[in-house]
Amino acid sequence: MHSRLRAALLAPILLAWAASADLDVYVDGALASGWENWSWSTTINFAATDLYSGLSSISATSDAWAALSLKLEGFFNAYAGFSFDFAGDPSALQLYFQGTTDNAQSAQIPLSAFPGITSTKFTTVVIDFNALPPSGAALGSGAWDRLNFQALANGATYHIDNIKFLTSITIEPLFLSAEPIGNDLIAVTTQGNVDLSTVKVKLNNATVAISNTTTYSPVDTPSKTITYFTLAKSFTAGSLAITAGTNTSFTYTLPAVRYGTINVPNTKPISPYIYGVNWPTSASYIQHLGVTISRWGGNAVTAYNPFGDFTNAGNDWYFENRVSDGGKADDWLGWVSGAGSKTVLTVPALDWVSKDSTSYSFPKSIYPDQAKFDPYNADAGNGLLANGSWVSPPPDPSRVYTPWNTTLAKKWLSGLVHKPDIVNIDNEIEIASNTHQDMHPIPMSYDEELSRVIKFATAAKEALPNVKVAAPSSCSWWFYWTSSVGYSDNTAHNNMDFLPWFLQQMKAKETAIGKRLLDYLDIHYYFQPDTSANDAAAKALRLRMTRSLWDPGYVDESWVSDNPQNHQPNNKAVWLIPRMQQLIAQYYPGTKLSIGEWASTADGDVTGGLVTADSLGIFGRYGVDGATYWATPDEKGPIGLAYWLYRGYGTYFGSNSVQVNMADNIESTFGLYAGVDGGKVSLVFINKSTAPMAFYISNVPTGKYFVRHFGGASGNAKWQTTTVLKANTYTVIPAYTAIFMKQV
Ligand SMILES: *[C@@H]1O[C@H](CO)[C@@H](O)[C@H](O)[C@H]1NC(C)=O
Ligand SMILES: *[C@@H]1O[C@H](CO)[C@@H](O)[C@H](O)[C@H]1NC(C)=O
Ligand SMILES: *[C@@H]1O[C@H](CO)[C@@H](O)[C@H](O)[C@H]1NC(C)=O
Ligand SMILES: *[C@@H]1O[C@H](CO)[C@@H](O)[C@H](O)[C@H]1NC(C)=O
Ligand SMILES: *[C@@H]1O[C@H](CO)[C@@H](O)[C@H](O)[C@H]1NC(C)=O
Ligand SMILES: *[C@@H]1O[C@H](CO)[C@@H](O)[C@H](O)[C@H]1NC(C)=O
Ligand SMILES: CC(=O)N[C@H]1CO[C@H](CO)[C@@H](O)[C@@H]1O
Repeated sequence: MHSRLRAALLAPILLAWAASADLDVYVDGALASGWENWSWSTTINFAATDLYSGLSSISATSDAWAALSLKLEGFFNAYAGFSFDFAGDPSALQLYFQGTTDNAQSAQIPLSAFPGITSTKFTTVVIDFNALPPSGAALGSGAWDRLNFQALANGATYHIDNIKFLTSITIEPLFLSAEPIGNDLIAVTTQGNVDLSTVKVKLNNATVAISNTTTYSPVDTPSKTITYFTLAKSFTAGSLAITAGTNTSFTYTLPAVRYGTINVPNTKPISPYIYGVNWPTSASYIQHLGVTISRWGGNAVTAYNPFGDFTNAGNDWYFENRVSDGGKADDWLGWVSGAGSKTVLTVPALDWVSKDSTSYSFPKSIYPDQAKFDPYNADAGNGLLANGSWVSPPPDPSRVYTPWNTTLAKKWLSGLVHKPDIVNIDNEIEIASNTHQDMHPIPMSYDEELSRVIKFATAAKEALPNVKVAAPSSCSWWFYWTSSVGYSDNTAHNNMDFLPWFLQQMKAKETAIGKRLLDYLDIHYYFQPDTSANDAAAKALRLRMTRSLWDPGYVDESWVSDNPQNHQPNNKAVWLIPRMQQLIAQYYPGTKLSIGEWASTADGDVTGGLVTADSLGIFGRYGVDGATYWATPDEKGPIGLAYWLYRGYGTYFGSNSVQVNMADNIESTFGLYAGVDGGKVSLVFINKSTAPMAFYISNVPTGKYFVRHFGGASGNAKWQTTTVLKANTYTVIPAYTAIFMKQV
């Protein structure tokens, strides 16, 4: 009784107790008291002396996705931040925090977010729990007791030393950036307690008075602050100098104005369903980003067994069964539609689905000579020999799967409490002999794919009379035009490329049965140019390759133009949306066009966010009927910000697209989209270049506008303000920035 009473008295005191000293995790030789080694698939020396400060350091070598993982007996919630000395390749590793009792998990913090790290010497890294890189969001609530340095896909070898939690973080007062935006705003970002009265602005050497200042802290990243200074005079071409504090200055050359016009009466409706994602994380995610449609899709849903909620990721993860990532499909449809999003559900259309949550197709005990095994399960192999061939004989599908057919699909769909708006007939099954080699080793032919779409579309429409069907969800440009069998398959079908043949057959089917089975031609689109270097040239390429979505004059900067493999006109250009609309008009009029998967190629980079903002503008202007990003963009990262720009928190880009004409052909470095609804004009400007640009766009109504922006010198956050656009003025779009303006 005595001890229980003491515990009851102590607990609330402990919770309220602010940390009074830094908490060591590791200094020299061994973990500090209270810390346990919870690492996996990692070779660790806690007393390394090849590179150290003090007496020794930790050296660690992790397999792919393995981690140096340390757990405290207690919680580190009371601390302000975390610091450590690190030497290693920062691109090989990420850090995250966990709560083992409440399953809390922080965002992943890539070590590449910290400048200056090398493998030859230690660099001290400090993390502020109020502003985790890269987004600047707070650590948030959780019963935090574990930290993980996790290797990425190539594994990692590194040294780490002097690991500790900090009682306080000193934030040095600094002016971080100041840049021109709109007609007359200077956006200034700061950290710490700076004196804003020191900000002075000179335009062409003459001091300009400041008529108003507004300070704003963004939702999600409240530790970031922006102050908008309204100038007493509008911008004009020339030199702009902003000085702040004792010694900080920012200078810009404001360029000559460029001309354009919007033609408000000339509008076309924008499909509301272009603002979709695969796998939103929560109802609030849907509402914050204004997600209009959500897809249950990807490789792992091909084996989804709705009568047990198991799945198998196939070749994406060692052909292992697991519990379905999205939970029970019916529940998912319920919460997603409850949050205001339309739903797309994938219906498996191969012959098998997972039988449990634990089996796997290629056990080491049966196939000892495989090239790779799961770092989390040493018995589960990837099915490949070291020379890249599949092991033989192929596995018995019943080791992990149970039979699947249209009767079971109908039973499932008709029993759903929450009905999907659209069903996909499976996902990228033209490549099943790779992605699901364990259940479908034979290359998928034109005829087999068509017959599966017809069978399962028929079943879906019998079970759900109002559902729309989207198919064939081909993975990429190559498979729009041929099958896994190869060109002999084209030859066997009157030399027709796959998608036109597929449309023609689906139309013939409608003619035969008197009923449309295919409502959406669904494709997945992944930009083909290689931008993986992510250097200045790759970023510029990434930003201009959005032209492949619409521009017949844009020769694709990839293998697509080096080696045109299809029989389509103008086949060095992708010219995606008009090309597909033309094929539909020719082979199966009335079919809609959806893009069930697409991605920017750089989810963590501002250029990925600008590609996303540009693509959403293009989908609207060119009449795409539906699109869902692959997958789950981070709400606080650049891709999430692009959705927020158009749709965040109930303020929407216009539902009708307004014609825009620019005086110059500058699509590679600039996008302007205009929309209107309820008489209110909305604009999205995207400066894809690395310097500011300026516009006079005629017919843009003057008056008060709500403004949002991300990128540029201000960086990535949900920045917003209001401004007044004046007649005939010069509007500045900072470098690498997307701006949304809507009349209020
Ligand atoms: C820490 O855990 C890893 C992974 O289980 C193991 O390989 C290593 O030997 C452990 N190190 C120590 C010092 O206990
Ligand atoms: C501004 O001052 C600089 C240096 O004093 C001078 O070179 C420049 O011509 C001036 N610019 C204008 C627009 O007056
Ligand atoms: C201001 O800049 C000058 C020149 O770069 C430097 O010598 C001086 O120390 C700086 N002063 C402050 C207060 O940072
Ligand atoms: C790989 O090795 C297996 C077994 O020795 C053999 O059957 C197969 O042909 C080889 N594949 C290649 C591409 O050499
Ligand atoms: C599907 O499988 C079930 C169970 O084996 C069987 O009863 C049913 O007839 C099959 N349906 C079709 C269309 O083959
Ligand atoms: C200053 O700007 C804010 C935000 O645009 C606005 O609400 C406020 O009325 C302005 N104040 C003045 C004095 O113009
Ligand atoms: C498309 C476009 O006009 N981009 C411009 C962005 O701003 C810089 C600096 O003025 C120009 O060089 C780019 O051409």
